[in-house]
Amino acid sequence: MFITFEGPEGSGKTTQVRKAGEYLLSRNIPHIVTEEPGGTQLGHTIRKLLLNKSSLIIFGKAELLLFAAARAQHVEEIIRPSLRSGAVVLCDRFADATIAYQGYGRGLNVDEIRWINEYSSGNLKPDVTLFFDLPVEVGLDRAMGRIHQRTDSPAEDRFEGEDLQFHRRVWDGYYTLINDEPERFRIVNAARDQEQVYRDVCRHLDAVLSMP
Ligand code: T5A
Repeated sequence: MFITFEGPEGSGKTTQVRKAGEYLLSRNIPHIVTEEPGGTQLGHTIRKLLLNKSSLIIFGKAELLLFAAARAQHVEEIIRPSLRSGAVVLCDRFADATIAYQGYGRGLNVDEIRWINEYSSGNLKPDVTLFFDLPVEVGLDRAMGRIHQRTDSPAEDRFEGEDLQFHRRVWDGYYTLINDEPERFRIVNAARDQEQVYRDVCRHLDAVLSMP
């Protein structure tokens, strides 16, 4: 079972994907928790290039291909072997993020991105995607709070620095995906407190894992 966590900035995915991992552990269900961009040594190197604001100029197409390169490595090195071993894979963002951010956010061609996603993931699609929904302004405030709290590593704030219109286009992009594939998505109201959101996540996991 391949389950992805998606949503706008600061919607609580990272918090909840970790708690979801603890929940599966408590139920003795083999699983891994991973993230994009990241998950592998190459992925972490690309993550630094893409997320840390720096003087490096990255044009949209180069950004797209860097996310795709990180995904190709991640799928081959971590995700497929884990799925083959029977583990549940919980992944913080995956190919939907590329359509939402690089397609709707940056304005790159969505059909071309779909093709690149298929190529880089070897046609791997999530079985279920939890979408953490909350107003983009609230999420950005939370994300900026998290960035200011962390002083131990360089801030991952390149996307948070984009204007509000960019983030609204990303949110609209996610909703286009949800309308295209309503059977894959589960919408989680992420505007509530962490415990309420967590209970919802567990409820969805229970339902998903009891699917034939
Ligand atoms: N990206 C990614 C692309 O452009 N294309 C792609 O193909 C891919 C894969 C990833 C960035 O890359 C972009 C999208 C992203 O901009 P990231 O750091 O992983 O970078 O960014 P996010 O996934 O957006 O991570 P964030 O940390 O910003 O947001 P999360 O993970 O949604 O939220 P989280 O859990 O870190 O929480 C943020 C803050 O809110 C608090 C937390 O304690 C934390 O301080 N919080 C809550 N506060 C109140 N109520 C709740 N319910 C809360 N839940 C968490």
